[in-house]
Amino acid sequence: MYPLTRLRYLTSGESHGPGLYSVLEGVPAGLPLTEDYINFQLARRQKGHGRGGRMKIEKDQVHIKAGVRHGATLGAPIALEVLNRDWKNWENEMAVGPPQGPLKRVVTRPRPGHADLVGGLKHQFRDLRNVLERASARETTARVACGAICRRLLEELGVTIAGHVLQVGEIASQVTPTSAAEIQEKTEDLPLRCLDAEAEAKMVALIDEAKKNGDSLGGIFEVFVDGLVPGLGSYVQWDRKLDGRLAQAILSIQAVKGMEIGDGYMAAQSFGSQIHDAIGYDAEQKKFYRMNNRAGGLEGSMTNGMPLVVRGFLKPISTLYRPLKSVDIETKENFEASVERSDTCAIAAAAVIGEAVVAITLADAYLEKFGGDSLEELKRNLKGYQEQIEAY
Ligand code: EPS
Repeated sequence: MYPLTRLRYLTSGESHGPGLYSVLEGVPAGLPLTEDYINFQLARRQKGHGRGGRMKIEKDQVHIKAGVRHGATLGAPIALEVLNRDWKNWENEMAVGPPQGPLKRVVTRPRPGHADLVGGLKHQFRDLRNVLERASARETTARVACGAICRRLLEELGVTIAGHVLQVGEIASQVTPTSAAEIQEKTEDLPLRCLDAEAEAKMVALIDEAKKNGDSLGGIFEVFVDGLVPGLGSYVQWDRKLDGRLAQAILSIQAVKGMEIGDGYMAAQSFGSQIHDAIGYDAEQKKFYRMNNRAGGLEGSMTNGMPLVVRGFLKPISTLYRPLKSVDIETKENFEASVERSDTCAIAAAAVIGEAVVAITLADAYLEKFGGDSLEELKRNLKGYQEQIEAY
């Protein structure tokens, strides 16, 4: 069951193969959905200062191959395809059948920080391209496509999701968002999706300096979600806890090495009186609220009705144009690691990918609690619960 309970999805495809493919199962029937809606999210993933040359080649577009008819979901598995424009340059390197002629892109010098060496040891590959093609962050194209459908479902339930960039290297934003809508309005066309203009300018300069030095950078992204009902997730069993399910989702993004819910790291060094959110009640709205949101919208592994705030900590891209030392797996001699075309910093993309995986996890949590084989049935069940909460 862990980490998804009602939704299931698989992705498939190599970075330089024909395309990225995915199947998303469990979406109720009757959800209005178009390819354009998904394409808008795919385009957002390609943006960001520090993205590499591949983003100049690709213009990611989804083709819905099953599960949607006349603009609405059927309640059946939804099959998605995003073709790789770069494939035409790799047809021999990545041919399904035997290569027609010598291969030019064999990898025997693993890049420190990527899956190259361990993947080769694990699968007994002599050409580590067999690893990097699937380990590549190109796979997140398929996850964003599936996430877009879940985002669409959440919109119908009054939920708004927005990601933004909190830090690049040591440069941190000093601006805290008040809503997902504010993030959407203010950051969509920015180079690094950062609410703090002064910090963003320094981030851009730092990325340019890293690129000049053949180096790379990571950073911290934050996903902010408004409109969630209290009670999603559960405190009764480890694999139903929403904290853990969100952690799996965020930490499964390529290059993410850490995750935080609300001010989790701050909490570890604080007194309880400094960190727990006092409770209030709005009689007019008939709604409990918290005086602060240091818990990031989760208490007891369940949503508490406050905005959900989760952060992902992205390590610097593994490919360095000034590579680190490595060892050739054939000669066992010390060499500099191989260099693959790459980004300098993909933090802006990570914020969009973070939105997608959070959307998948939250859509699953709604379906877990409210069920519904059709969107209307799901909405009806949610409304009944909302009335229950108001009458509490
Ligand atoms: C990426 C596609 C890849 C990389 C990058 C992100 O394309 P290519 O390998 O052809 O350049 O640019 O992936 C990585 C940096 C990595 O280390 O996995 C994408 O579509 O996001």
